[in-house]
Amino acid sequence: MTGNKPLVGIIMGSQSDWPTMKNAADTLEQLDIPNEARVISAHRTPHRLTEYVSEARDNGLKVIIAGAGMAAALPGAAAALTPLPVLGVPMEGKVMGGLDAILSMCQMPAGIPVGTLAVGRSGAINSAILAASILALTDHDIAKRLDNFRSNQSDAVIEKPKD
Ligand code: RP5
Repeated sequence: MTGNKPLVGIIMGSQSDWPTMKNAADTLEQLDIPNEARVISAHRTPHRLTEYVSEARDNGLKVIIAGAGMAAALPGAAAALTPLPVLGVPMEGKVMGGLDAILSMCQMPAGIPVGTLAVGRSGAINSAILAASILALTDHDIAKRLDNFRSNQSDAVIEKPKD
């Protein structure tokens, strides 16, 4: 049974990440999964990061989605502070188009995993769907909503391309 308490925490390194990370929040809303969003930078607000992530499990969060660009340390630093699953979303950057962030995020040392998704909007949307898949393992209502979401998505794909 899904209540109102946030199950997914969406954190991002900067306000500038929000237009991308809003796709994760919107997708969680579509799946009716309670979530909260915070701007937390591994480099600019390290104490905020420590406080939020260390308390995340006790506060009822089940999954953390972390979006970051450039050095993109946020998901890895978060994963170091909590046993919760951390899903990383690399931002599309101006210098290397997000290649810098995705390489940084997926190159985690053995023992501290980050589930790294695609760069940008696709990764943000998929982080929410993957969070739903994780939650669906133990929440029958979310499992049903995820099944509906996927089946509606299939129905929305036209069979023949049109001009
Ligand atoms: C990272 O640096 C943030 O996640 C963001 O993607 C990038 C640039 O941040 P701003 O300079 O736009 O605040 O930490």
